[in-house]
Amino acid sequence: MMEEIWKVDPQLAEAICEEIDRQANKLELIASENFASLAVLQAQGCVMTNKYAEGYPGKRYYGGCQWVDVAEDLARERARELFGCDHVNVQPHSGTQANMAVYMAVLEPGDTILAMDLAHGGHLSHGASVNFSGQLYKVVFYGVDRVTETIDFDQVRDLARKHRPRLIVVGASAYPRTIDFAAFREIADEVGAYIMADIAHIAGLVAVGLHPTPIPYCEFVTTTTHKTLRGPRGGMIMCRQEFAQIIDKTVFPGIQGGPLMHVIAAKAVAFKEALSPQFKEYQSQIVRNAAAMAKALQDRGFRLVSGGTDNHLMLVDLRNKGITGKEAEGALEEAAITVNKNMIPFDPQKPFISSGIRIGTPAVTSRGMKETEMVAIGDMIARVLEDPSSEKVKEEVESQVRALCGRFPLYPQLQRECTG
Ligand code: DSN
Repeated sequence: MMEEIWKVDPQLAEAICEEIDRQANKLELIASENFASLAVLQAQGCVMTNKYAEGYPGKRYYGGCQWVDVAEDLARERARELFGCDHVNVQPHSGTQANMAVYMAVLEPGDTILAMDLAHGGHLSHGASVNFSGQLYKVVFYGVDRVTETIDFDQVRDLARKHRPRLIVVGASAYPRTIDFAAFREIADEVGAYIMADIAHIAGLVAVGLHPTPIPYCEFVTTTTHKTLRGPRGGMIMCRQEFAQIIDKTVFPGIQGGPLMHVIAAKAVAFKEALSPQFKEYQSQIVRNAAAMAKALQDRGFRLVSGGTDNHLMLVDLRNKGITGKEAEGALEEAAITVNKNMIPFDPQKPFISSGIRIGTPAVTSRGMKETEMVAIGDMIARVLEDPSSEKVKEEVESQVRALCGRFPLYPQLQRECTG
């Protein structure tokens, strides 16, 4: 796979090989990242990238689409089976594009959206002022309760009654607890709102029944395909049959041109993998690993937002350790552990500093790590964060990380292509 790149563009080849090495030899704990299988990577690197296929299978604006039609049909059928939805559109280039398509399909500029505050775990595309969603629509935010740090449904109901949103957005990028879609449906029905559930983070858990499905409760469900779902980088929309046409029309020609057929091919592969019994076991291990890591950190005196986790991630409030999220991210990076700084609810710090870090277990679980390794990683994190300026500690932890990564090899075939 790398041979030609080395010949044509050695500078880029070197960067790719360094990235393979980084992924293989550091601990990847960013909750939204994962390691796609070689089959997914191969499909994503295939000749379908060459094909224009504006339109949908059987109704394209270009000739020669018979084989990319097979890929898109496989992706659509498998996604429908995986999530039990009426209709699916696999063309969105990203999660934000998927969300944009839903907004454009059912809202007029100036309409009201009720969504979770980014600072409480929401997402940029759920109405943040710096994003198109916050600029085109009137956005009202709900958040979590100050004491329980779980979604404050009294606030959601009050805001819905007061502002009568046309759309309620449910979903988060930093929320460690189970989301009660049925409770949102009750509120939406009371005020006549649609619901869009953005399950980007928890899609893998939803697919195997480890998190309740939003499908029966929401008109629209969007997701990315590369987080817990472990597919290629991209987006997808599921909706009820009555919205199938408007969603398809809004994605193309509304907001996108030619679909990325190589990525759609890789989505088909990922959905096939997700339909296998091993995927269910993999998702269960992600959740068990998160629980083990959470306990290990709590045993070392770290406070977790909401007191723990039900899913694949946790948010660590670092205030009692006297270190900011930014400092923690930097210190852990020096010890070969990759996390991201993250706002905690009611954070006194600015977003670029923040008081917390977000930790997720999908990627390390893809390498085969289990609870024992999570406890060890929890201890490594604690050692670094309790003494962030100690070079000795960071060096020791880095060599522990290397040894651990060596026991759970990642993409050995790709590494071989780099070392010749
Ligand atoms: N940026 C992603 C995350 O880290 O959660 C969401 O799009």
